Amino acid sequence: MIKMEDIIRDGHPALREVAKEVSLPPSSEDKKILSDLLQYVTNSQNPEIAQKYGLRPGIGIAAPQINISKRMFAVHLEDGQGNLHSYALFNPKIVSHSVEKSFLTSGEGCLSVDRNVPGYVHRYSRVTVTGLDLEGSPVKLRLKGLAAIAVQHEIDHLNGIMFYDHINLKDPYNEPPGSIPLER
Ligand code: K1U
Ligand code: NI
Repeated sequence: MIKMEDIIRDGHPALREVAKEVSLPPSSEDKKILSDLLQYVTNSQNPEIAQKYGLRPGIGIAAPQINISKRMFAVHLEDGQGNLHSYALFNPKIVSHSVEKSFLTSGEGCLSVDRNVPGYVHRYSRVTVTGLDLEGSPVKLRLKGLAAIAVQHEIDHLNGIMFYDHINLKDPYNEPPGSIPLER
């Protein structure tokens, strides 16, 4: 079971690496890592389990955050319409995206960053993502809203990018024309 002490923090060089593709078909070892990532996000959103094990709640987590530089992540969240988005993907890839951008009005956080970083992160409003699920079967997801934002945050981790890299330091609350505010 993944705990907070397994999660590496800002400044660790592994968070800045470009993660390697997972060899296919996924090995049982890689499947175990990916299912542990999904278990972390589900457990962390269960108040009793989170309190018992001291887990910080998260809606996503990527393998580099546990110092495994491989392309896999899990996301588990309910969107503004009450739809559950629970995904665990090997070798995810954004194959298309909207021109339109969106941002969370509350900003973003990160399990690997122990401080609040103020500012907006402008991301594509809609993305189409391909990858392989835990069984190694191909999946194609068309996402918008919070699910699209969370998946982009996690894919950034696979490319060594942190959410605050996207924040305009001189004007953190800059709203480019046409970027849509999203309330969580
Ligand atoms: O990848 C991570 O570090 C997890 C991070 C993902 C994320 C945050 C914000 C926008 C997109 C992606 C988090 O989950 S931080 C915690 C968080 O946002 C949250 C936790 C529980 C309920 C609601 C939100
Ligand atoms: Ni993060």
